[in-house]
Amino acid sequence: MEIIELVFATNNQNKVNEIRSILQTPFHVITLKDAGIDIDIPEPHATLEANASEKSSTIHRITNMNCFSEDTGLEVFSLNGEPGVKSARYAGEGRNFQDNINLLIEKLKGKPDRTAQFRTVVSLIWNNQEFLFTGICKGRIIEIQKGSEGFGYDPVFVPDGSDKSFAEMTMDEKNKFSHRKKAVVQLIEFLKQKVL
Ligand code: ITT
Repeated sequence: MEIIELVFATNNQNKVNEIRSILQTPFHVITLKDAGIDIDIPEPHATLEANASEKSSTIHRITNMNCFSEDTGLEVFSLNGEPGVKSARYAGEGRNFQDNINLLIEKLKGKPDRTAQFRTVVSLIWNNQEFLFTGICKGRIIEIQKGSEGFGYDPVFVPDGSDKSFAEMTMDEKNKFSHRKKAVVQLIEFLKQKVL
């Protein structure tokens, strides 16, 4: 069977772990580390789509290989879609996941509507052409964080259809609901039609 190599344009190891649990043989995910690339990929734009494109095109220019990136945001409805595209730096540059969670919980105090969604946009560059795929997971933000698996906002996000937070789930359980999994399944279907 032909192996399909794809460079994954990310510096987030948690994303690499999740993506590798989804993109299995015949796909082979090459990380930036594997490829010997050590750069801070720019994310200057106002939308997940534009940032995802920026990341994949930056890495495509360097490697000239088929590659993909993803940009993910947590969109909270009563906060007008915040933290959204700013999810990684919500509490400011150099802040960590816990600071971001604390700020989110603070901003939601007293708000009855705690519905939210994770949205992932994958940008694939295949044979020099770009294709976008989107995955959404709807759920809600809980008042007190729970669990220690996963990363980012996982301890405060409970997906619809579960009463566990993402941080209380194994990776396989999270994949049953996850935004990232839904976007990557579309990428897989697309590539299967192209090459398998
Ligand atoms: P790259 O740009 O290098 O891929 P990043 O961490 O900067 O990595 P994003 O720009 O997509 O990634 O930032 C999204 C942030 O949203 C991320 O740092 C987490 O805090 C959060 N996030 C993304 N996916 C998540 C998930 O599945 N569960 C919980 N939080 C998540």
